[in-house]
Amino acid sequence: MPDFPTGFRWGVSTSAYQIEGATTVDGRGPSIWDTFAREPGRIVDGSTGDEACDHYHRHAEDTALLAGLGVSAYRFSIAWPRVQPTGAGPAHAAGLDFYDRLVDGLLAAGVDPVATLFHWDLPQALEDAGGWLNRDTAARFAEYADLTAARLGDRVKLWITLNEPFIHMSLGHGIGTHAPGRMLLFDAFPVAHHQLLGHGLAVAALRARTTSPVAIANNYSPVRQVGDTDADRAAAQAYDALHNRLFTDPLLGRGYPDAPGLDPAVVRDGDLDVLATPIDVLGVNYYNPTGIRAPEEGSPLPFEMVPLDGYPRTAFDWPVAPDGLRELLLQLHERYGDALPPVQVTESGCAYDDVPDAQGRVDDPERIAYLDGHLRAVHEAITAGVPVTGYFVWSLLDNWEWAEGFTKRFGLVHVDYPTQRRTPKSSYAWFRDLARR
Ligand code: IFM
Repeated sequence: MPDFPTGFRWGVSTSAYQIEGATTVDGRGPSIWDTFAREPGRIVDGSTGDEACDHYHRHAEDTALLAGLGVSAYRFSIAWPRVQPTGAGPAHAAGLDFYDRLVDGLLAAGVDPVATLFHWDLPQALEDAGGWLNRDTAARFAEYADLTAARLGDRVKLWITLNEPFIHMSLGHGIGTHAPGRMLLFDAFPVAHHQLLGHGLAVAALRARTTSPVAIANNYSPVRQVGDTDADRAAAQAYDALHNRLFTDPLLGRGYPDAPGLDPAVVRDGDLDVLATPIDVLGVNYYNPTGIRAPEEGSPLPFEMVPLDGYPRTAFDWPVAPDGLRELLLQLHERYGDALPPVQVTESGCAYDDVPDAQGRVDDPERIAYLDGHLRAVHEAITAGVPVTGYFVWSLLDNWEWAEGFTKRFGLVHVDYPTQRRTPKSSYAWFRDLARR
């Protein structure tokens, strides 16, 4: 592996609902994922995040794993329903106490805390009032950001407002495979706009409380056009606008692109200025490129997704395409030029069916190859002039993978869910050696 610039941030990521468990402990309120996971048929194995990795009670053990890994940063998310159990009102001290302990433990271990404020676990009470379809949720989000930063703003080293607002809009509100399970297709656009509005308002709230940098973590997927007709080109452009530009153009001062479903009536005077509130870092989550061609006649979508041939595949059946990460980083640089802030890859990783051997060891050479390829792609982008300043592996631990329940393992550390025993995989040792170097 070639050398990375001095100061490059090596990290790992997790999120609250996927690892914490303890969903009814210390006054935490219900979230939309508690509700959704209980609806029959929503989660492939019928599980919930009620216990997950029990990180809420085992955070000291998990912090020791981070220290052993030698990473300089740990990206976790804060559960909004712990801080405001009903999504409104004063901060719930017991909820914030948990993150206080976590942050202090990380700092004592020499690991920078990187906190995401919203990783999809909206308080159920806000959903009952319309959720992100309701403009008021943006204001509630800024209030929550303020309360959280009032307590942790002196110690968190990087704040991330939203995680993957595109996925929360499309899977949660477009096709309903994630919470809250709405199937609005392109009528889900208000969810995009209100999340971005909440982001802009939260950036201002955070700046009033902390001098630490502020970011958003967007999910990107470079489009591979399949077919060469004008209709294929139009389909590829439509998908690119929706997935790669809708949540970035307005943040970087370009306003909204011409994307399917965009409804200008939702955007009020002055909103675009709020959306363009400057950020310090752009978080980039990357997993794979997407094959797109023109849709069949009569399709409700202006594009059709097609599997990409010629790549190895993960247990999720996602193509392993490190070249897509290099392409994406170069494209962001080319597209936004000087308006692009420093980039950190805030998620990159893969699921495999990792099983302990007779000695209890977990060997995961595919994950090592995956990370090696993706880090080389990042290095090539840096060499080509893209300002990439960090890379976070998804994920520290095997965890509860949303609609896939416990069936997909993304961790550098294997978790045996019945016993909660943690076993570092061979990728943990590989990444440790790299991060230490
Ligand atoms: O587990 C998720 C994470 O919560 C958001 N980004 C993608 C990961 C893998 O699907």
